Parts: sequence; C-alpha cells; structure tokens
Amino acid sequence: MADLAGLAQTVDDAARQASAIPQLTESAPLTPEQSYRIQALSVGRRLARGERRVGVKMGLTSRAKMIQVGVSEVIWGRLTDGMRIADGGTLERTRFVHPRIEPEVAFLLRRPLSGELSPVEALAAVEAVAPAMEVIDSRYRDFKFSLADVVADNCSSAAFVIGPWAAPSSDIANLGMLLEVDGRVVQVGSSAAILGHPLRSLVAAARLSGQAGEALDAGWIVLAGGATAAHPLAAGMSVRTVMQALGSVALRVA
Ligand code: OOG
Ligand code: MG
Repeated sequence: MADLAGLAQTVDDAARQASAIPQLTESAPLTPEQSYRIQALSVGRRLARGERRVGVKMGLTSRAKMIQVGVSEVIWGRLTDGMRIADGGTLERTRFVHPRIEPEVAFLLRRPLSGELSPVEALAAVEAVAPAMEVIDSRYRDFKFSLADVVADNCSSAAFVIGPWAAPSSDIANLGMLLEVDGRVVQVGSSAAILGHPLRSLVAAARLSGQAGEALDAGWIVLAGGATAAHPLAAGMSVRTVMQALGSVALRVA
C-alpha cells in the first residue's frame, strides 16, 4: 500500500523548497485514483497553512500542450489564492524550479457547477471571462513526468495571473492570442485550440471535479488550459499575453 500522505508531503516540500525531485512512479506505480488522492492531500497541506481554495485548472486541453509534455489526457488541478499574482505583478524566479508560462482563458463562476452539462448550461453559470496566464513548474527533474506523476504534482500548477474580466456574452470560440516576452512574440495561438472551444474545458472541469465529489463553486476561477506550448521563464523577463477582443494580461519575473 503506497504511503499517499508521505508522497503528498514529498511533492509539497519540493514545491515549497523549489527543489526538483525524481518522478514518484520511479519508486512505485500509482493508479490515477492514487495520484489524484496525492494531489488532494498535497493541496490540503497548503490549505492547512492558511491558503484558500479559489478554483480549478484544466491541463492538456490543447494538442500543443499534449505534444510538449508527451501526455495526452485531459487533467485537472486545484488552485489556491497563494498562487495568484496581480495583473502586472511580479514573480520571484527563485521560488520556482524551472518555471514556464502559457496563455490561458479564465472563467469566473457565478453559481456552482457539477456533473454532465452541455456547453450552453456551463455558460449560464459564467459570470465573466478573461485573458490569463498560468505559470507551470513541474517539481520533477527535467520537467519530465508520466500522467500519474503530473497529476500527483497538482498538474504542475505554480502561479496564475488574470487580466480584465469581460461579460460572458463575449464570443470566445476562436480568439487569436499572442504570448510576448520583452515585446517579442514567442507563441501564437487561438482559443479554438482548447478542445475546439474553451467552454468544453469548463464542461470537463464540472464533470471531473464533480466525479471527485467537489462541485465547482460560485466565485471560483477555472483556467481552461494552455492554448499554446509553454515558454521558459528567466529573471528579468516581462511577459504579456494579448488576446483578441479580451485585452491583455502581464507579469514580470524578478
Ligand atoms: C502540465 C500542466 C498542463 C495546461 O494548461 O495544459 C497545463 C504541464 O504542462 O506541466 O497546465
Ligand atoms: Mg496550464
């Protein structure tokens, strides 16, 4: 019987100390259920330290992301307020192992969501949408992992930044986006890359989180998943995502 609490402490300590660890599955195989349990326990350690749960992140919802990390299954992780950076704010490079950044679409929920829904039903629970970026930082050496490892590591989530909120009536089906570093474009994409439509990612979030017994809550944020491959971060960089119709979101790396 795997020591799930011990493994949760291992990934949580690695994140806190910004030190890379070997993949958990190098020591013993993990089932998907066990890896999601480790994730829940490690985020539970954050909550016990005073962080507050603020939502869900979806992962590997675009082909670009699946190809970059070599895992092709939609995954989900848990967001806390401790991961949030203000728009235009600063990220301390030294707090992370090997951070990367990716453009995302964020949803803000006005009411709880859970179970099997149509995109139209999911949209009815959306208060607002925004351009966003996620900083991912696998705690595993060389940013390499299996499906079970990345899930246990809260799907590499490290930080996120949300731009200006817009009415959910905005058409988000196919929004062009640019990821810029110091004013230079490093990734180009479209929101259509996210499962064909970012609302499908919200539908998947409601289903998967519901299956885990955690309905998406009113006031929560759902990150729909990177629309392009992620870009490595280094100290001194200014990073911005510009999204058609929704505007831009930025951060600096100190
Ligand atoms: C896994 C997390 C994937 C996304 O947006 O697809 C993710 C990783 O790339 O390390 O956050
Ligand atoms: Mg992401």
